[in-house]
Amino acid sequence: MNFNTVSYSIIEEIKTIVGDNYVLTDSESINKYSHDETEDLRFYPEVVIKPNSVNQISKLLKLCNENNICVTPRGGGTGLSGGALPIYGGLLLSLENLNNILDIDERNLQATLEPGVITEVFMNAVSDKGLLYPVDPSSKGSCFIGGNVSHGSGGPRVVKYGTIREYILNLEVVLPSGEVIWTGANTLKYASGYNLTQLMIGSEGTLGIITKIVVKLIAKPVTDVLLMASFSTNEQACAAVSAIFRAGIVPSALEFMERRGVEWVIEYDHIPFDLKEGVNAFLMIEVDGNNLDTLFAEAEIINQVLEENGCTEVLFADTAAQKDDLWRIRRVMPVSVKSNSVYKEEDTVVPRAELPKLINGIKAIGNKYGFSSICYGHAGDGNLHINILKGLMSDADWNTKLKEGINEIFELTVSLGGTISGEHGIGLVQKEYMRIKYSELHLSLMRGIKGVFDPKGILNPGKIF
Ligand code: 2HG
Ligand code: ZN
Repeated sequence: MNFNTVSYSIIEEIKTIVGDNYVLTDSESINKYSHDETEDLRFYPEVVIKPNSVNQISKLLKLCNENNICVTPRGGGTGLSGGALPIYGGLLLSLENLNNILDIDERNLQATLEPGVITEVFMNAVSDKGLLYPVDPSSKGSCFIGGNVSHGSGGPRVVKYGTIREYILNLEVVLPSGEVIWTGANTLKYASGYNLTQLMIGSEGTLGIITKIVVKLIAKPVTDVLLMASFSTNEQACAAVSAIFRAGIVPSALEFMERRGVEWVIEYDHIPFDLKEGVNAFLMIEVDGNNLDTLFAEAEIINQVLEENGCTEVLFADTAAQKDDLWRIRRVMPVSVKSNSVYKEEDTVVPRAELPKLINGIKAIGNKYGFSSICYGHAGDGNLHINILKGLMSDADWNTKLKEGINEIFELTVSLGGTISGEHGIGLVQKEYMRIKYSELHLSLMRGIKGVFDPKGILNPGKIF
């Protein structure tokens, strides 16, 4: 792709738009914005801009569009598919200064906020009013809501509450031309033509810059019950997942973890947990609601289903501290696993009853190509995060065989009715596998949509396709 470099005169123009203090060209800033949480990838922007208003963003995009300069938007920098990497240099547009919660409308159970609000800050703000915003990825303490929208984020509570797609009512978006639109309406229903709100969700900053977000809220459940079930095999744990739903229970979280992941996280974060011999897989199951007796009755049914599916032990978290420890095991697992080895992370998702076939297939493919993996994830959604570990694999094998292995994993995933990313997005690192899921026709329809919004292709180039 052919973009112009950011010349001295363009930088001067940008300074008149946002002010000198919000235009960074020093090496420390360029370095900081050259990576996200995707492996060890680094790409350096020519300039980092931190706009403070929609109006400034509109002027910036118009300027870049007219001068054929590429723009990479960035939220909290916690992405796992390289979506925020400025692979062609150009302008890095950080949304960090648009960080206000503009309104919490308790009458309509809605809120309006800017994209740079940290997800957990927003969750806490609505929680103080007895409300719930349930989309809480593991990175909730540092990711931005704007990045969550751009990636169609999920997290552990999707299984009961749905992904961010269920919670976004309306978006203010700046188009590459500098024009500003609202995508929908602040309503719970929308049957008024193409749904541009849903199109923007998961578009990974390739169609427009999201500058305001209207979110649906729900009443906060009063209480929950958490249990941890042990299994001798991954397959048994995965098979129990769909059985729980068939018994009529919809847990508020249903997470799968492999033993080795639990071993590493205990060591990494010094979490008290009695890891027994012979246990090789876990399901962490939470039910929430407003009546503890009802939740205990549901937990009893779950217990029965687990027993019927080969569970060897069920631990009930009795205290808040015990619940925190169990959740910490799951939430810290990605960092602890990644701190142990060079890795490659995949985000497969299949219809949930196919999980046993997926996990067995992943292990068989690993044996064939010589890599090990640690899997964990949102089993209730059929969403498995696969951390492929380099371990003792040679550099040569890692650089060649790995890709073949990943191809096979994705082919298996798609053959089981699934797709190549459930919640981390395509970004830079998964785009070469899109052809496994999509036909050329399907891809050209997507490219056509990109062309309508961004005819010059200046917004987040080199992502998704
Ligand atoms: C999670 O479920 C996140 O913890 C991150 O989606 C997963 O980094 C990962 O493997
Ligand atoms: Zn996840």
